[in-house]
Amino acid sequence: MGIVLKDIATDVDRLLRDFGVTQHLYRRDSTRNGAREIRSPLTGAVIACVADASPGDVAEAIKRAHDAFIRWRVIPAPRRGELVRLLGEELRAAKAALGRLVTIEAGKIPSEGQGEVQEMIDICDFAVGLSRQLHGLTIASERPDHRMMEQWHPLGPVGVITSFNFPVAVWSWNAALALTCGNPVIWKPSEKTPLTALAVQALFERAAARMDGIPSGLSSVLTGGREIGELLVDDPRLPLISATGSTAMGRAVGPRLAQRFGRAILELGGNNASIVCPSADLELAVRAIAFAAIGTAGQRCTSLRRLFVHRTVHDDCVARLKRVYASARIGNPLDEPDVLVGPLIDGTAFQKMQDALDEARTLGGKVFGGERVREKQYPAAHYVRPALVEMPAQTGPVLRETFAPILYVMPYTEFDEALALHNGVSQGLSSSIFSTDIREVEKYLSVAGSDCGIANANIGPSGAEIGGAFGGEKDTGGGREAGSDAWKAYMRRLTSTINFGRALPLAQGVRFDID
Ligand code: UN1
Repeated sequence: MGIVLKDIATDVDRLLRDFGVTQHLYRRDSTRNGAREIRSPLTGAVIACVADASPGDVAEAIKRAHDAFIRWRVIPAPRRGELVRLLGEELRAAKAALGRLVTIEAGKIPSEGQGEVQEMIDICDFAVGLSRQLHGLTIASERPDHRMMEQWHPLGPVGVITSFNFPVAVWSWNAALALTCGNPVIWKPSEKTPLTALAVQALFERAAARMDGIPSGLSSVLTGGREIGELLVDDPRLPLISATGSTAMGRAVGPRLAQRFGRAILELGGNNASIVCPSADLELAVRAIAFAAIGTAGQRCTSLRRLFVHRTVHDDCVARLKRVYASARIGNPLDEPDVLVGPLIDGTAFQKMQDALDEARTLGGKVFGGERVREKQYPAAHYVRPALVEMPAQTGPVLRETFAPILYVMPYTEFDEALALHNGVSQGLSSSIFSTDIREVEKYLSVAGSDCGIANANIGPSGAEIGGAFGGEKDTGGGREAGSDAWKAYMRRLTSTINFGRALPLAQGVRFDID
């Protein structure tokens, strides 16, 4: 086992060197000068040490970003898009290596690690097209010989705070749009996953070196904990902060930003539900539910956590799911290629999962699975069998987001009753319905249906494509990232009225004759 642990650290070292991450940014095994130990959740072993940025580093990065903004904002948007195109090329070339680093640092199975890099490539492609489509409106003026129009101008440097569970894709949603829109980006990755961030920054620098006229300071990474995030949140030179994390984090960030009239894109907790209706294609539903509930070991913000199943199909559906839960392969995906469920991120996540299951039991929940596995092989890692919990009611832990593979299943009789429970939590990120009844599906997607930012039919709530706007309502924070017109949050809107006549008619028929 000692050999395996050593091998991962060596592998990480090799990967980082290949990316061009310079040695002063990380150490293999030194915690001198307060460097943080970075562990792979696959084994629990230390894979590198990374020093936190200092307040001076933060001030320097913000100043450089501000200077870069002055130069970058006047470069034509399609030219800015060219840089993002080159970044997409670097990501394509590095897909296997970066995907592997995501697997090592965040514990994702290889297909999901690579999928995360693909998501980065996709948003780069989207942003390249967008760079020729940053369009405003012309608006009919009430005054003769007048024209009204809207332009979208670059906003300023954007602070991006990301979470461990999508250590690179969420940065790319923000960075690809922000850079195209004319804004530098300062990134505070999760303190659990700084290595992938350093690798992505190195890829960005490679792309930037391939173009003339790229200002330095356009993209930077500040490693560290909450204090670094707070310095970004409080700095008025960053007009927009995009933060992904828990609702508790959002409650701290939101008011601080509001205090200085900073803009926020908040992607906070989800507590995503699906409804399985009598007409559902159960075979398809079970596959979709399995991916959404146990994929990424339940550590997506879009993971499925609550399932409402109609009484007529409840037992069949639960029996099928239990078969999947009992047989899903759990383990280190680097050792075994057919693993579907990797580890939890750390021991704290494991403890929170056990606490939620204990509480569910006291409320009458019947827990299937949830136990620790592979602890002999990997005593310092936290592998668990995903848990399926038959709950008598939506109470206690069902109302919370526990970042672990727990699926609470509840039977229902009336569709409207299920819908009310579905919407009866504080979070509102993603959701889905399994039904072949058009009335149910359309109602679910209607104004009186799911109250989330994302509502799907006959697929699970996770695994969104980048073409749509991503984000949620209520305690999820209301932010939108990625596709559709999410780019508008990264720009400032300028409304202009132009008089091309010789008279000066005033709006609203106001008269103001000075002689
Ligand atoms: C997240 O979990 O923070 O929709 C993002 C999905 C992914 C993104 C998840 N495309 O599941």
